[in-house]
Parts: sequence; C-alpha cells; structure tokens
Amino acid sequence: MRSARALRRCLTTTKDWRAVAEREAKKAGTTLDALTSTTKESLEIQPCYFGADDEAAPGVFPYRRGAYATMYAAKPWTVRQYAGFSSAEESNAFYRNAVREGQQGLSVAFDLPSHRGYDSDHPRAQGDVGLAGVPVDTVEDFRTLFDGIDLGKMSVSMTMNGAVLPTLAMFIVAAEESGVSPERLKGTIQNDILKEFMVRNTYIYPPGPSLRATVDIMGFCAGHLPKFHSLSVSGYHMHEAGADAATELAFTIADGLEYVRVAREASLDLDAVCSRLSFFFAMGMDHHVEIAKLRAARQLWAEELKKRHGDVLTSEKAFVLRTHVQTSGYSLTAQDPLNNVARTALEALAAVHGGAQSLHTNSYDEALALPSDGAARVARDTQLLLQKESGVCRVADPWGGSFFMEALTDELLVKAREILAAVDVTGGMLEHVQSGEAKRRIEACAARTQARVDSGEDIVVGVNDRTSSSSDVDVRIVDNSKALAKQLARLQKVRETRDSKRCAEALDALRRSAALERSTASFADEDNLVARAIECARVRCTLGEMSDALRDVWGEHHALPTAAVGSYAAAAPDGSLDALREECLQFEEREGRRPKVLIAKVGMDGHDRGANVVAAGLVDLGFEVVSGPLFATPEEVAAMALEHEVHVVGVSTMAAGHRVLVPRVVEALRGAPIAVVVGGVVPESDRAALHAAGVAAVFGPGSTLPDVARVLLKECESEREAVAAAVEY
Ligand code: MLC
Ligand code: 5AD
Repeated sequence: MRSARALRRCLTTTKDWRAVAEREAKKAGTTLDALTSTTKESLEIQPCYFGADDEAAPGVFPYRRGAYATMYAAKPWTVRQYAGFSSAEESNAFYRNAVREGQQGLSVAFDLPSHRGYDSDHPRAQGDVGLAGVPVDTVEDFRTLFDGIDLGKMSVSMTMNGAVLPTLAMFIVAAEESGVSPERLKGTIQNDILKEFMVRNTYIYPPGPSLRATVDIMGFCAGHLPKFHSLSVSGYHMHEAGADAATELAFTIADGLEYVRVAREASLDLDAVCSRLSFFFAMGMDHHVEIAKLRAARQLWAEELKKRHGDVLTSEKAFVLRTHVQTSGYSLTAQDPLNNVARTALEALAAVHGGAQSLHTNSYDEALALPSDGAARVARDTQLLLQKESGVCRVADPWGGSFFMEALTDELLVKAREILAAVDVTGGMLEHVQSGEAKRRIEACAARTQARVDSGEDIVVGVNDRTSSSSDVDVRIVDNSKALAKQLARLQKVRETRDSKRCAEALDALRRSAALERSTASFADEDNLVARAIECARVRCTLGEMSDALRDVWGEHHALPTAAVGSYAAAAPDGSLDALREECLQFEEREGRRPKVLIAKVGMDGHDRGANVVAAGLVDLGFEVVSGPLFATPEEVAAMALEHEVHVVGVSTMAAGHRVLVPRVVEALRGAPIAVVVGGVVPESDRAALHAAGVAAVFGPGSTLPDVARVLLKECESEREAVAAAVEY
C-alpha cells in the first residue's frame, strides 16, 4: 500500500519541472524568470530546453537530465579541490589561500598512515608521514587544519575510509570546540569501504566489521548531522584502477545499493540515509561517453532505488543521485605535462555537461608529484573560467535531446544493467567484492588498456605518438623529515598532557561496543561507534589508539595480490610479443629456470594498478613473477626476495615514499645477487639519488611493458652472470 503512495509522489512532467524550478530559484535567492539570460547578440537563453518528450526534465524523476531543475543557472557546481600535504599548519594555509582565490568547498587529503590507522610515530608510518596528504593524530591537528575556517559555513569533504571512525569523531569534536555544533556541519565523509577492498586498498579491518562502522556512521549522521553526507559512493577509484565507463557506472551503483541494503537491514531511516547519500565519479578523456555516464548514473540510481526500496522511501530527495567529480589522474602524462591542462579542461567540461554538483580539477603536474602551488592555481582557475567566462552555467543539460547523446546514454544504461544483473546473481556487491570477482574484472580492463596503449592502438599524445618529449616542470617536493619532526612533537605533547586514565576508559568502552554482535545499529543507541569514538576524541585518544582498540576486537584484513594473467597478451597485436617470449625462453635454457621478478609495494601506498598490470603482463611474456603483499616494510621486501631467490625486485611506488623506502630495500639486499628497479611516479629530480643508492633502473609513467621487460631481462642476465662468476671463483 505504502509503495503505491510513495511512487505516485515522484514528479515526472514539465509542469512539475516548473514547480520545482520555482522552488529552487527561491531557495537560491532569485526567481525563475531571472534565470533567463541574454547573450551579446541579444539572443535569449532559457535555463532549460525541452523536446516533445514531456517526461524528460531535469530535477524530476528519474533525473537523467539533472539533479536539479535549474542546475547551474540558479547555483553553479561547487569548486572543491582535493588537497593536503606535509602538516596541518601548511595545509591550513593552503586551504585559506585557495578560498581567498575562489575555491568554494574544501576537500581534505589525509596521509597514508592516517588512512590505515597509524599514528605518525608508528614504526610502519615512517617514510609516508605528510607525503600523500596531511597527517592527523589528534583533535589538535583538526583544530589547526581548520583554524580560521567557519565550519558552520564551509562544506568540508574528508576522503577517509579505513580510519573513518576516529577521523569523523575528531572532526566533530574539533568543530564543537570551535563553537559549531554537529547539526550545523556541512560536508561529506567518503566512508565507502567496498571499493577499498576492490581497488583503493586503504582498508584496515575485514569487510564484515568494516560495514558495521559504515552503518553506524550512516545512522549517527542521519540523526545528528542532518546536513552532512555520511557516505560518498565512489567509482572514481575504479576508473583510476583501469575500469571502463560501463564497469565504473555499474559497480558504483551496485555498491550504493549494497549500502542501502545494509542500512535497511539495520532499521535505519532510509529517507534520511538516502537523502544524504552522495556519489563520486571520474571523468576521463572519452568526452561523450563520460557525459553519458553521469546522465545514465542518475537514471539508473533513481530507478533501481525505486524498484528495490520504493515501498519505504517517501522523500523525493532520496532518489536523486548527487555527485562529486574528479578529472582523471590516470589520463595525465608525465611527458609534456602542460598538455595535461588541456586534458583536464576537456574532462571538466564533460563533468559540467554531465551535471556534477562538485568538482575537482587535477593539476598538470600530478603524474609527477603532488600539485605545486602554480599548478594548483591553474587547475582551480580552469573551473572558474568555465563558470564565469564560458557561459556553460546558463542551461541545464545542454546535450539533452541530442540523438547521439540520448542513444549513448541508453546504450550505457543497457550495459550497466547487464553488469548489475550479473552482480545480483552472485548475491550482491559484498559477495562480488569478497570473491575477488569485481577486482578481477577491473584488472582485466586495465591490462587490456595497457596493451592497447603499448601497441599504439590507443594514442596518448606525447607518449606513444612521437619519440621526444619533456617533463621539465618544477614539482612540489615535501620534506618528509621536517614534517615528521613537527608532527611527532605535537603528538608527544598531547600524550603528555592528557588524562590517561580517562583515555583508557574511553578506549575500553569503544572496544566493548565494537565487540557487540548486533544485527541493528542506530543513532539512538549508545553503542553507536561514532558516539564512542567521539568520547575517545574528547579526552584526546589518538587516531592510532582508537584504530588499535578496534583492531583488538576485529582483527586486520590482509588481501592476497591478484594478477589478471592472460589479459595483456590477449589484447596485444598478434605476434608483437614473440621476440620477448623467445628471449625469455633462451634465458630459461641457459639458466635452467625462468627470469624471476618480485613485484613489491613498500610503505603505506596501496595504488596497485601499475604493479598488477606489470605482474600480469610479465607472466604473459614468460617471466616467473612473485607478487608481494601491500604495505610491506623494506626489510620484509628484501626477505621475500631472498626467500624466493628472485633475480630482480621491482618496487612500485606512487605516493612519494620511494625517497626513504627504496634505499632501505637496496641496503637490506646488499651483497645479494638481486637487482632493484623502481617503477611509478618518480620525479626527474629524485632519480639521481635513487641511482646513487644502487637502483638499477627507474621506469616513469608512460613506460611500456615491453620496454620494462627488456630492461628486466638484462638485469636478470647480469645477476645470473654475477652468481655464475661467484660460483666459479
Ligand atoms: C544546488 N542547490 C541548489 C541548486 N543546486 N539550490 C537551488 N537551486 C539549485 N540549482 C543547493 C543544494 O540543495 C544544497 O543545499 C546546496 O545548494 C549545495 O549543493 P549540493 O548540490 O549539495 O553541492 P555540495 O554541497 O557541493 O555537495 C556535493 C556533494 C557532496 C553532494 C557531491 O557529497 C560533496 O561535496 N562531495 C565531495 C566529495 C569529495 O570532495 N571527494 C574527494 C574525493 S578525492 P541543501 O540544503 O540540499 O544542502 C579521492 C582521491 C583519493 O577520493 O583517492 O584519495
Ligand atoms: N593533494 C591533491 N591532489 C591529490 N591527489 C592525490 N593526493 C592528493 C593531494 N594530497 C590527486 C591525484 C590522484 C587523485 C586520487 O587525487 O590526482 O590521481
């Protein structure tokens, strides 16, 4: 009964559009009539155009044409640049300056130890503190991070998934201590753990308890933080890991549906939860497909939600997919980096034509290092000139009604529904993730793409269409030693000045609540883990201590590396790998075994697309490959290399930890017949130091797999000869 009533409430006609548009215009402090604009040529531009199809209007179900009826004519998207580095002080100064220069929302990048629940003084954290983002150990760090920023006005996104409970709790306490109560807080916490197990890898606990934390956060926010988005369902990282648009779209919607399912199972108020769910997509270079992806995403979400939960959802807002977009990091090149300005502008335009609510534009130097100040300014200004100079804000869904765009949107919807049906057959997204099936599908996409680029079938300008290019730009180098010393001093001070008895009690209470076996969790419940973490944060327990308390109860998740063997070779042109395969065979004949490589990740950096693609491709060529686990220490990598008697260790590094960690790998292998090579994001300026430390070769972004394989074979050969010489001697 309830279902029919709820469904009838959905608005579908252009008449409905007018009503919604008037309401929105009023909310934005204007009128619908005032949203019609005039060009220099005296041409009148209306905020939306309609065809014969009465049902296709932005702001009305199923939202294919836009989340809002008036879209950017009433309120442009939020310019929200993701940033954080070094220390809370430096990141705060960066944010304040960005806001002065036109940024409209904040987006915090935390460093990798914080993501994985380690304080900055943890032995495993060294080498990564302050490099990929800002380190946060205590409420004091949050207070410094937002000093001078009114959290009652500025919306703040926090990309955090592993150590999500301590982070949200410390944010809430820091805001409270600056006079802003939870119900006034605006923003988003990513809190999307499913895609961590699939592609991003900053998980801490196994999936079951991790989802308990997710549900507690959804419940707590629904009750206490009405303006805050408790989850940002992210396809971005799937794109970065190599997924094509249909896969990114389908898996993201499937993840979102899984969260709604667990929220419903936990008896949360679904209207409140869904109204503050948010999404996050990437925009790559395939312009029209990417625009269609956002249009299809809104429709798919609204329709699937209605099909599955239309019996309980009554709020119109609950069905609206609102999304943040980030331009693609994966599409950027280290070669001729200024070309990335054009790539990013094109991707930003796709995001805007697709109807994003909030946007991050990448900096041109991101294939080399974290954004420099100058590159960050160009990235932000790219959005400002789109908003203020180009006229794109005048009309909602300008592609609506295009034969091509409507067909493309329909075709993507068909493909995404097929993938969604396959996920449903396996029992839903949690199952699909736990079985490794989702990750395998994405890795197979990535290996295929790499083979197309390596063979020249897909052109990347400046990378595989010419022989010369330059990477000559100044990049930001974060001085880890300075950042670390500052952070350790602040942490030490907090530890010395707090009441340790009260801390121990608060942590015990957190442990007790985490241990409860509950099928339901709700904000009213004093055992809600956010409420417990807030108590801990108030008395100054650290992020690491709260994370450890939960580790005590839940244990840790350890993933086995995967490699999509066969995908690279299947996509490479016939015969193109024959010569290298022959060389591998000859090596095997001489040595009595195949060339053997350990592909290793060190430190906290969980970006494993490159490592997995290389590992799978090398196997296809005839190498024997050992894939190391994520998050190893340099000494663990060396021990594994010795145990497996590899010829070469290939360290994959994407988050600047190489400066400290790679020399430690070389040192731990000194005297052994094992060469060390490095692949990933390594600025030109770091290469001499790596070579001086004993690294045999460095492969930057854009290296092809055959090139890498040739050098590895040479290194394997010289290590073999070294062993032979030593034996003869
Ligand atoms: C919007 N509004 C309008 C309107 N458009 N009102 C009238 N007319 C219109 N046309 C109103 C909305 O209703 C809302 O009010 C307010 O304006 C803000 O609009 P919004 O659309 O909600 O935008 P915003 O606040 O910016 O929120 C966007 C979001 C959110 C919902 C997508 O979740 C968000 O900001 N996400 C950012 C996530 C992020 O930065 N992630 C970074 C990941 S980086 P009201 O009253 O409804 O609130 C990463 C990299 C890595 O992950 O791996 O490390
Ligand atoms: N500051 C700014 N941008 C960052 N990125 C990652 N870390 C930071 C940071 N600290 C960007 C890169 C990457 C994407 C996930 O976000 O572009 O590809």
